[in-house]
Amino acid sequence: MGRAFVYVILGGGVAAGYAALEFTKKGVSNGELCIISEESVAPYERPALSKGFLLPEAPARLPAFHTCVGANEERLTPKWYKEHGIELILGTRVKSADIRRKTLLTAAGETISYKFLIIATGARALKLEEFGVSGSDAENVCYLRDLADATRLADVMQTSTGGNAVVIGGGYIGMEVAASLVINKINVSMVFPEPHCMGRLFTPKIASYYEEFYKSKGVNFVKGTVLSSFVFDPEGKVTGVDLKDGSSLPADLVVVGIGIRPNTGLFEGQLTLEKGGIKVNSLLQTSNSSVYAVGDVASFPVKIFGESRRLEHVDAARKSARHAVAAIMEPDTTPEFDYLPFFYSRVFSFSWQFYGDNLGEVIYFGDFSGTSFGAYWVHKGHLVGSFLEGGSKEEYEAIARVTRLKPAIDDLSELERQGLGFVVGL
Ligand code: FAD
Ligand code: NAD
Ligand code: ISD
Repeated sequence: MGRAFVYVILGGGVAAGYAALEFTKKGVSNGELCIISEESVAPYERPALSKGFLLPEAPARLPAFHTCVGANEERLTPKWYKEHGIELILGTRVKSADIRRKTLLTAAGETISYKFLIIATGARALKLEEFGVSGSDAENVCYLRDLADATRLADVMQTSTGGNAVVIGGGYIGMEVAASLVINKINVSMVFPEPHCMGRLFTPKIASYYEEFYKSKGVNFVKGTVLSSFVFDPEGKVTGVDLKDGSSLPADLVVVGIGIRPNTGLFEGQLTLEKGGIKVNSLLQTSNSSVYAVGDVASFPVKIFGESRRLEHVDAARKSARHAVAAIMEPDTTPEFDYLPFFYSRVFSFSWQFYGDNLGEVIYFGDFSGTSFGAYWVHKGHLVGSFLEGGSKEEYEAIARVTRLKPAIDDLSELERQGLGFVVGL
């Protein structure tokens, strides 16, 4: 048994939703496009899962955060897909792909063929077992990648009010979930191996600003060590964690955010891989001309850096998805994808944005004892990255605009003196 489509999007996450909207803008016909997703719901804005979804009062719930509300565009409900003749094949895992025959085989045994395939399979959360620690399947050990994870985490949080949570990992998930746990009146310890939080992006000075605030909210930072094992009660519930430094922490709830791996497995040996993802060119096309890859799973040329990167952020997923659709539907007029990396987070009442690359010397500006400050990264005489906490819409737009220009910086002390004024003035 089987079905045939002109366009197939494999994966039903952020990139899939934005690709679907773009297909309709470019004029896809009824029945030409399908989305196949292991998840049982239509594409949604994944970032909501560690923020609004975990609020104690009026938490965000579907259908409120289906794509593409995160970019202030239409909210694509299941009804929208139906009305636009797009087949949503949900709750369906693709278990193998045959690039030569242009077919996908689902776990239910259906063969789906395509003329063009967009791979938007995203990533999976790394498990503690991959680091030699067992216990991930205990009822109060939570990961956070999809709606099912978030629903379980919200349930466990509800029963843990006033109790103790241990957050394993000091990256994006660790920081955002720790803030949500505090807001839910749960005591938090954060455990991670680095000397400071958000090691991939923050400098020690930026990290210290946020860590001090978290500490003022009662968060206990346990740095430079990792989990060695869980302590279980007779029912198999985790009651504590033992750390490699010999200390122990009590736990009613454990949240694990120790990074991701892109879902490339179906295509290994069939498409060229790079930097842990699927290698694409500047039109998001893989080593097979009928197959495109977008979002977390794609390693694409970032023109401004002159090298390929795999970015794990929602803005890249949205924009790469739209661009791939344009390249498929309007091949003669679609330019190269010219993307400026953009990362952001919102925790408590903080809100920061980062554009570009965190490479080279760091020049700080603003008031680190107040509510607005930032930093520039200067590499080989050019401004290559900008970070801003507590900026206005216009200020964020200014750091994005100027970072894209990669202006020459002759005098670092003058850049420091001008601070935010440097970008606002350009
Ligand atoms: P995903 O959104 O992960 O979608 C992949 C889809 O493919 C899923 O539906 C999955 O089930 C499906 N799939 C995979 N394999 C198969 C298969 N074999 N068969 C069928 N379906 C399959 N980024 C930011 O920039 N800002 C944020 O604030 C932010 N917050 C986040 C909060 C959380 C909790 C998480 C987990 C991520 C967050 N991110 C954030 C990252 C951002 O969500 C991702 O970069 C983005 O979702 C990537 O989109 P994607 O479509 O590539 O992958
Ligand atoms: P991450 O890469 O941001 O952070 C991983 C953290 O786990 C790091 O602190 C790392 O040192 C730590 N770690 C690694 N191995 C460990 C171990 N064995 N024991 C303890 N700690 C360990 O990944 P994440 O926080 O898991 O986030 C997952 C994905 O979700 C990423 O792609 C991220 O970009 C995305 N995300 C993004 C946002 C955002 O952009 N605002 C928010 C949430 C999630
Ligand atoms: O995907 C990412 C991410 O989360 C970062 O912090 O890329 C960056 C780099 O690690 C820093 O430029």
